Amino acid sequence: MMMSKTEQPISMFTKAIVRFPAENFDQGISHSGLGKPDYTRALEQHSSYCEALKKCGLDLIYLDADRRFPDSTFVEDTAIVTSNIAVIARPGDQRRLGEEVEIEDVLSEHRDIERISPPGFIDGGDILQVDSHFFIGLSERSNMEGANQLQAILKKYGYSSSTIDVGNMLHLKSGVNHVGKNFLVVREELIHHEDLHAFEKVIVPPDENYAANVVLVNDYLLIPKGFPKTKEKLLQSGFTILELEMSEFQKMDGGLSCLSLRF
Ligand code: CIR
Repeated sequence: MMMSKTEQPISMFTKAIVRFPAENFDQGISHSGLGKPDYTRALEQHSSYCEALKKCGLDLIYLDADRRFPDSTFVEDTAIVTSNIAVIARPGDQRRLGEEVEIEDVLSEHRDIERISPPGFIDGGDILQVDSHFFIGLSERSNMEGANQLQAILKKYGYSSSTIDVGNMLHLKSGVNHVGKNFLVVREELIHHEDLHAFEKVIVPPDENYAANVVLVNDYLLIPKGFPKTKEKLLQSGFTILELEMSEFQKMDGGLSCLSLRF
């Protein structure tokens, strides 16, 4: 599954929205059991993440930290952005409802807007785009009503979609991510999933589960630091890797994809 440097990835991104972590970032939702994040280190890691996106060729739209929402640095959950539309999500945890408001203001300058409305809810982390198809994870954060609404919207704009049960994971993209062409990076528990049957897979070993959340941004694959087995597999598969320290975000259950909205 070599991806030579000369091959174009599926979609070229030009921009990303990022939001600085707020000082009360450690009061966000977490089930990791990894302890409290250090704010200074989180800012450093966020800064390295932004530099990496710039290296991938993106212009960044920076949003100020928002103390009202300790989890608001995880901007990916607030919207689904495609090449022709932005769907404003409705976060599945009450504590995050409202984060999407400012994101809508920003995205409306770049895309036509559609919205998920009550009683539907969707977290962007549950939405995995593979070319013109969207897998919609059903999780504690994304319900069937939200999925139905999203499917209807996507259909209007020419996209296909299907739902997939997320099981015990926080979000679909905690366990599976598309890295171009026909390739997925997946956690072991998903490798035999019938909906993912048609794909070639880079399998993440169970002791490195967190490393399933990788992000392909143009010519580079962003991966979290500290997961040597997954890194080796990805290097052998021919990816050009940018490795990023994510420890403070991992403590708050956030991965690489959550920290930006790329389009
Ligand atoms: C939350 O539980 O909502 C945040 N602490 C972490 C969100 C991570 N987002 C993502 O994986 N897309």
